[in-house]
Amino acid sequence: MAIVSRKKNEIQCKVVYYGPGRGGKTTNLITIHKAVASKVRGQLISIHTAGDRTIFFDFMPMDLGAVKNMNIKISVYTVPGQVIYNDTRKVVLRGVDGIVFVADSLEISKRTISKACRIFKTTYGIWADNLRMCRSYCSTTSVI
Ligand SMILES: Nc1nc2c(ncn2[C@@H]2O[C@H](COP(=O)(O)OP(=O)(O)OP(=O)(O)O)[C@@H](O)[C@H]2O)c(=O)[nH]1
Ligand SMILES: [Mg+2]
Repeated sequence: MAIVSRKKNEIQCKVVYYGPGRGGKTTNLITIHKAVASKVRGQLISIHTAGDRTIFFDFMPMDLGAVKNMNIKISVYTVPGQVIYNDTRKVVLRGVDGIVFVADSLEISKRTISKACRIFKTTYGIWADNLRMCRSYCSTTSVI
């Protein structure tokens, strides 16, 4: 749920990149960080294992400036995709406003994605129907 502060004239939202391991979540965030203007992006914090797998989360704050006198701030996170980090995913997903579901289009079928969404809904108790969600398909044979 977005946090609205009338005192600070600020709206704070949380967006989480979610999906199976090695689907491209961290890569998406790194690409966005490179692409957006330096006055918009904050520092990208990434905690990796030796094999470049996310072990806790990646985080990037963004300041989109003012819309009708309200400053829009977005905190973007990725979850670790590996199955063993279920509890970490729960923590990162707390208070989320929007989800970007990232999956490798070569590894995962449409049916598997629907299943992943269902598991996501039941495991984390998030009403995905009421949540803004977009899907991003990456192909490991395409050039980044
Ligand atoms: N060719 C290609 N490689 C990609 C693409 N997206 C990600 N990769 C590669 O796929 C591997 C995994 O990408 P990550 O971004 O670390 O995946 P992740 O979803 O963050 O993985 P976890 O942190 O384990 O959940 C890396 O070696 C990336 O360079 C893509 O669109 N095309
Ligand atoms: Mg990652």
